[in-house]
This record gives sequence, C-alpha cells and structure tokens, in this order.
Amino acid sequence: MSSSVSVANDNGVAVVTIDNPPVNALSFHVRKPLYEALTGLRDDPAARAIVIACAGRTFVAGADITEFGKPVQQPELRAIIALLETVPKPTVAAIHGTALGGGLELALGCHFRVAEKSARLGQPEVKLGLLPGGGGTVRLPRLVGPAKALAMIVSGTPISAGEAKAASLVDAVVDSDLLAEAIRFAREMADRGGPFVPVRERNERLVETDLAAFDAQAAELAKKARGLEAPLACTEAVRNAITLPFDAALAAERQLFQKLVSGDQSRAQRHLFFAEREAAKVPGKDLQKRRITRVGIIGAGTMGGGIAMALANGGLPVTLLETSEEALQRGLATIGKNYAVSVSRGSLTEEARQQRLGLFKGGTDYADLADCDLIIEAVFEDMAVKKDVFGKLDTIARPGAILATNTSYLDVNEIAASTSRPQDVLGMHFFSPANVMKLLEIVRAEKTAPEVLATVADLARRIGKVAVVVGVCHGFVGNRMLSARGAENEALLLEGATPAQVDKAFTDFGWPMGPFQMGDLAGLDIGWRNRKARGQTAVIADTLCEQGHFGQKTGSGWYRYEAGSREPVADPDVEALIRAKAAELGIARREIGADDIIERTLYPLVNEGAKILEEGIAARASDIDVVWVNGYGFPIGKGGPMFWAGLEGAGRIVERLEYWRVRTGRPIFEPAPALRRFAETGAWEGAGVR
Ligand code: 3H9
Repeated sequence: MSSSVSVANDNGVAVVTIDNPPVNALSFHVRKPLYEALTGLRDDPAARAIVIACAGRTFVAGADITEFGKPVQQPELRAIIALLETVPKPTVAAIHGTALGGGLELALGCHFRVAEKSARLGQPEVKLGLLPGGGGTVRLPRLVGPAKALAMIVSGTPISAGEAKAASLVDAVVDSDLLAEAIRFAREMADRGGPFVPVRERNERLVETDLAAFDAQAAELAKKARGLEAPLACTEAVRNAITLPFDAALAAERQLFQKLVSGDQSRAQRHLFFAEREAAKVPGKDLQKRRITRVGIIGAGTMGGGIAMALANGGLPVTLLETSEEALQRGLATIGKNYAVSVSRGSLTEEARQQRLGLFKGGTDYADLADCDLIIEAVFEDMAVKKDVFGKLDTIARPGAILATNTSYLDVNEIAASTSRPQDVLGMHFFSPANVMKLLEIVRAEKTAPEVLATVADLARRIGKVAVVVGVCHGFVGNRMLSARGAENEALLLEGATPAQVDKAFTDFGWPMGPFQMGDLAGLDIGWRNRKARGQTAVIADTLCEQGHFGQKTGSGWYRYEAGSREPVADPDVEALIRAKAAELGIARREIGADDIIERTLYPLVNEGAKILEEGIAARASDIDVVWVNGYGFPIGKGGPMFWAGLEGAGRIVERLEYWRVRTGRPIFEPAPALRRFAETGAWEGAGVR
C-alpha cells in the first residue's frame, strides 16, 4: 500500500488512513490507492465495517487545487464516492480539523460521519470560483435540507461540528479519541445490521422542500453575486438536486463544474488562493521569530482603536496609549460600543465580548508601554510627529521590542532613523476599519531585520489578516497605485464624462463602487489636505472642497445625499461646475465610452504595478494582486490587476497606453519596461525582494 493511504484492521473494523501532508488533499497519489483499498475492502469478509480517517492536522481539506487545469488522472473523486456507495457494510468518516470541499464530499459518500468537537465542515469551492464537483450539491441537500445546503455552498463558510450535528450532517460528535470512537461507532452499526442506506437514496428532505421559498432564497443570494458565475452555478446545481433524479442532477453538476474550472474566473480565484499564501512568506531559512504576548498601540482614534480591536479579536492583550485620560476613555468607549453592536447583531457572543474587553489596558504615559513586545504607532500622519513618537519609544521600549508605524505614505526609513534600533522598526499599514479590512501591508525598511518581518507576518496570520511584505516608497503598493488609477479622473470629467458614468464603468467591471462614490464615502477633504501638503491641485475637487462639499458627511460631494441616506444622487450643480471648468480651460466635451474610462484608469493602475515590480517594492506580481483584492475591492473574479493584465492582453495595454500618451502628452501613460517585457514574454518577472 502506498504511504499516502494505509489500511489496518481493528478487530473486524478496517481503518483506512489518508496521509498526505499538509492538508490531506485528494491528489492523484491519494485517489489511486484509496480506490484500490476500498475495492479490496468492499469484498473482504475480514472487514465488517470501514472507517476513513486522516493522519496529521486535518481530515481531507479538498481536491488538490494544483491539479485543476491539468489533464484529469483516473480514478476521479466521483468514482471513489460511487464505489463507497456500493459498499454493503457500514462506512464511517472520522473527521478532525476540517472536512472541506472534496473532503466533505468523500465523507458524504460514507453512510455515517463522526466528528471531533473542534472540527469544521464546509463546501468552500465557491471561493475558488467553483461549485462542489464531487456530488456535494446533490448529497448535502439530502442530509441537511436544500435551504441549509444552499447557504453553505453559496457562502463557502464552514460550520462547526455542533452545528453539523444539529443539521444531521454528522451522526456523532466526540470530545476526544476520535479514531477509537469512530471505530466503536462503526462496530456498533455493523452489530446492529443493515441495510445501510447511502446518502444518494435519502430523499426525505427533498420531498418536503418548498420550491418557491427555495427560489426566493436563491434570488436573494444571486443579488450578491456581483458578476461572479460560481454562486449562480451553485444555486442551479442545488435546485437540480431538488427537481431532477439523482443521476441527472449529478451529471448536471459535473457539467457546471467543468465549465467553471476551465473559466477565467476560477483561474483568477485559484491564483489568488496561492498568491495569498505566497505573499505572507518571508524569505530566509530558520528565522527565529520573536515572542509577541502584549501589543501597545499609540493613538486611540479610529485607526488606533480599529487596530487594537483587530489584535484583541486575535486574542492578544493590548495597551492603548493616549495623550490624555479623556481621549483614552473616548477611545475605549468607542471600542466598547463597537463590540456591543456586534453582540446586538449576533456576530459576537456576550461571553466573547467580555473576554475581549478584558484584554484592554489603557495609559497616558509612554512608560506604560515598557512591557510590550510590539508597539504600533497610529498617530497623526506627519513626519515630525511620528519622529517624536519614535524617539520616545526608543527610550522606553524594552530591547528587542518591535516598533511599527501605521503610516500610509511616509518614509519608514526616515522614521526608523529617529531611533537607535532601526533593525526593529517596520511599517504595519492597516486599512480602515482596521478590525474589518483583511489587508496588512508590512513595510520593510532598509534596515528592518528579516526575523522582525517574519514575526509580524506570523502575527498577521494569528489575527486573520492577509499580509503582504512591501518596500518603502510614497504610498507603498496600494496607495501609490491608487494615485495612478485616479490620475485621469478629473480629465475624464472635463472631457465629457459624469461622475456617475465613471462610477458605472467601475461597478460594471465588478468593483463594489466607483472612485467618485468612494471619494464621497472616505471624505473629499482627506485628498484635499494631501494635495495641499504636496503642492498639488485638482480643479474640480478643490472647488467642491472650498465650497464645503466633503462627501457623504456633509450631504454633498461628487453626488448629493438626502438627509440620512447613503444613496448617491446625481448633482446638477456638480455637472454645471464641471462644464464651467471645461469651458474655462478650453476643453471641448465629447461622449466618453466605458472602454475609454477603463483604459485611462485601470491601464495606468497596471502600469504603476509594473513599475513597483521592477523597483522591487513588491517581490511578485501576485503580491500586488493580493493587495488590490483585499484592500481596494478589485474584483476577485479578475484575480487582481496584474493577473487581469494577462486576461486583457499586455500587448493591448501597451498599445493603448501609447495611444493615450500621444493623445494627452501625459507621462502617466508611458508604458513601464516591465509591462513591455510582459507583453513580449507573457509572464511578469518578479524583481525579487529588495
Ligand atoms: C474541491 O475540493 C473541489 C471538489 O468539490 C471537486 C473535485 C472534483 N490543494 O492554508 P494553509 C496548501 S476544491 C492543494 O496555509 P491553514 C496551501 O497552498 C478544494 N494545496 O494552512 C499551503 O501550501 P504552502 C476545496 C492546498 O492551516 C498548505 O497547503 N477546498 C490545498 O492555514 C497549507 O495551507 C478548499 O478550498 C488544496 N486543497 O489552513 C480548502 N489546501 O505551505 C482550501 C491547502 O506550500 N484550503 N493547500 O503554502 C484551506 O482553506 C486551508 O488550507 C485549510 C488549512 C483551512 C485547509
């Protein structure tokens, strides 16, 4: 027997163990011996029952994603499950860790499922732009009912063993000794005697389904799909499970799966899955990570408070530092209120709220941070202020403590130089609201020690952030590219577009909102302040700000907002202002198409990404994709700007950039050498870590 699958006999119960680290994915070298083992055991009189278990940290976490897009090697998972369903003796899946995707489908091929209390079960395929392709859409509804199955499959979110038991997905939940308990369960079933009904024949939950209610639920979910094909295909497949005979529904699921797996959206989402894991890796062998047991946060405003919550949510004790007792209490009160809202919405239990609040300590004296292993500064975005803070930290922080700045733009090298320990200094650029947004740019300064980066990357993982290591430049990866994306916004308006047209081109592309809506949400005064600090102007935006139109918070910005509403309404005054400014500047207005809008915003975005890559500010093109998908709402179905450049055609992007450069004379359209090389070779070249 191969080392990936082994069989043992425990007093008449055959135990088949899958051992394919790290997550027991169902690679070909697992499927083949698994199929052979089950074939042998089906007819083996020495085996009265079969338990399928896994070695290592988890039950099967799904199909092997690296095999998608390559020729399929037999036997497929479907064949293994079909074989399992012909076994006349009881079959039991012993589940620990996670049973995900094809892993849960394998378990659904068994007659019974026994799970450890801490286990989680789910069909996350939708997150890879897929649907469960091993019968999950037709078997899961038979156990948990179509409504629950639909919710699980369309969200991709796993459920706990307890919830799975309540939903009849698992038959028993055990606290410990999973394998022994699963064997005991299997033996008991064998003693009790058959017939043992496979899941495919259990139609009770389907018969009682209210199809109209199901369709209403599906329609609600479809509204949230935002151009993604997989959620809709999931819905169609689960509906088939209700309306079609088992085999026909299974065949339809197969067809839908094949279509998705060979499509661009799933390719993009699979790219992101691996990109996220790659981005967090810090090169360097055996880096000795530092221990982080308490974190200090300087500044209890919106950003500092959000960062503090993100850390507490990950179970870390936090000391919040403010300049006065009053500001501290205000910050703590906001945190308390935010947690109370989570409880009232049902996303946090009262017990968890108490636990989290218990992790906070406050102070107004820098000495209060002396016992912290990591101190994150989230004060006003001003170099002199930051340097002052770091100078103070240098005197009180314990040796080896990591000192981080949450700056979004400033030079981390300069900040580090204001201490005597630049090797311990780095940037941790959180995105607002920091307790919600997934992205963390870890900014590597010239002298940052590799183990400091590795420690913070580890911490990011602990608190559920998606981390990307980036180099120092104005705005790092995300905000620098954001400037490039927005460089033509006003020109588009002056030449004939309206804010609503530009925003629509963005939402049609798949962004959650366009740049003007986004500006109104964030507050136009922020960009205004930044422009003034850098001696820059924006003719229309500056005028709006001078008139006090800061966006949603003032009831008007690029759009108008009715009292208490966040719904943008086109504002004729803004349109008149745009026309007047265009006339003043002698710009003839014309019809602007969606293609022009995309070319003049997203092509410069890609182009700036190429520059970032060749400067070594990002180590890999895929790191840039991770930043944009997790921090800025780039549509996941397009895989991030650098992946999308491949779909769009780098040659075309270069050609159109050149066209716009000639037409406008603006350097933003000068194609970067790395983009030209991509157009020639078909691949981005990572510049490596600087
Ligand atoms: C599917 O099942 C389709 C079927 O319905 C139909 C088939 C016909 N394959 O995340 P981690 C790697 S679709 C290959 O850091 P954690 C991962 O890249 C699949 N590799 O660990 C990483 O590699 P490296 C449905 C995989 O403890 C290493 O394992 N299933 C796979 O934080 C560790 O991963 C899913 O979508 C895989 N399936 O989290 C589940 N999974 O070390 C996807 C992981 O070289 N997996 N790797 O960077 C997960 O959600 C998490 O990995 C898991 C563990 C929760 C399991």
